[in-house]
Amino acid sequence: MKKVITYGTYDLFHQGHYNLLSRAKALGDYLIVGVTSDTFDLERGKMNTCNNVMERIDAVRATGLADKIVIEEYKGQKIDDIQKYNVDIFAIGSDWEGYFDYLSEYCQVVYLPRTEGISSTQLRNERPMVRMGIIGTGSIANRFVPEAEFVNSVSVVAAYNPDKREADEFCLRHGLPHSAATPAELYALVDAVYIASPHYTHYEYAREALLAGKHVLCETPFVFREAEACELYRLAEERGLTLTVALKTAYCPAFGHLLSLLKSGVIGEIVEVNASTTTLMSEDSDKLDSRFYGGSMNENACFTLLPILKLLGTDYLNIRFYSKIKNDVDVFTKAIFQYAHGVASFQVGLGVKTEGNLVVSGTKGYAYVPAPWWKTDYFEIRYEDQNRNKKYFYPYDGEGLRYEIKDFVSSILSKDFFYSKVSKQENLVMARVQEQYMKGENVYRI
Ligand code: C2G
Repeated sequence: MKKVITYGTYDLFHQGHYNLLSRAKALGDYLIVGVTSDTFDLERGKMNTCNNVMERIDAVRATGLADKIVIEEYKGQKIDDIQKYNVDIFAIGSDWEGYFDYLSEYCQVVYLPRTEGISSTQLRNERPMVRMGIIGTGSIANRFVPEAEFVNSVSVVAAYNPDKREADEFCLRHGLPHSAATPAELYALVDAVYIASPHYTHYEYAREALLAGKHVLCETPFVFREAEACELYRLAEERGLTLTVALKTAYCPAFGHLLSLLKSGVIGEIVEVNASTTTLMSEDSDKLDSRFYGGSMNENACFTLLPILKLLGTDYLNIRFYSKIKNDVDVFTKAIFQYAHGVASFQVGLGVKTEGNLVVSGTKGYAYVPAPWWKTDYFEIRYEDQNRNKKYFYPYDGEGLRYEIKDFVSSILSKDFFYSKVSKQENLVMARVQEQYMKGENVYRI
């Protein structure tokens, strides 16, 4: 039996893919098709796929041409598969001519003619575009626009700032066609808005945008009252709109891998989570101004809460806060969460500096994520026997913003299937924690 293997993403499955598979099949008696995993595509810079790996596998299976389907998860897997399955021929489209010659050490390499005039990229570009407007033209908004250019089904077309001059400069700088004079003018021009204004304005803008029928991507911290968060989700659900909180850490590939590894039990039962995020600010910074909801909790707790809620859940028994207060804001806060079967803590500071790492402690070992853990591409799983320690590295481009933008736009365009990286319940609980703190419940001054 002559075995043939080929690999691909097979996004938006089309005639070119079908022709390739049938030509590969004709080379032998048994065809193995490797379909790239979503993570592998992200890592190789192919981040605009519209179909997830299960949909792409189903499309290949539906052709009836594959005798076996495997998932391609990592660079170098082709060699492993060729040896594991005792493959005679590796086949792939002529657009890869020469690139896989190194595989001839293991099997015959055949480049098959590519079907001209069709490609997944072309089909993706024919799909509907999401027109986006930005509210707030500060530092994160300036990073957002270039990152959005990596996402092929979104186009940033407008911006708004109460200071029109700032909006004009922003639009000029980024080549955006519309500088809106009012939020209503912005809403009329777009399908979705990215709220990157000061956090005390988030609730009003998000509410207004949802009432105007716009999808909302809101920067963190989302809102500071649970009732406000509930109302925003209600407005979105009633209108079939997407409401996503832009917590970019949740979209970093390494963070996603860390969560799935820990949830799979690699360190046993998780007993403790501790996270620190501190960024020293000058005393006159708005972020330390009580008039603008300044303070360490308001600024950084949304990051440190994420691993705690993701790994120990949202049903903690109680929280105690210990804060160092200066000019009516907390320049440092340590929070301790008691769970039924675990404990968690975080440290946040704008006026106190500490090591910004994340440590997750378990009954078989622990996870160590070095500073700055909240935008990490690296972590370690460590055991008593250090020979068993494992290091993981998941490089990613940009600030992680493009991944959050892609998820937001995917949830708008493909209503049927979408899993938000930060759940509604997690966002409600984050607002509840912020609210509890602001009310001074269980807050002890140090
Ligand atoms: N293909 C083709 N004609 C087209 C488009 C694609 O023959 N018009 C072929 C490609 O050459 C490839 C297969 O169909 O052999 C799958 O194409 P993609 O889904 O674009 O996969 P690709 O990114 O080429 O990944 O490890 C993955 C492999 O490197 C191929």
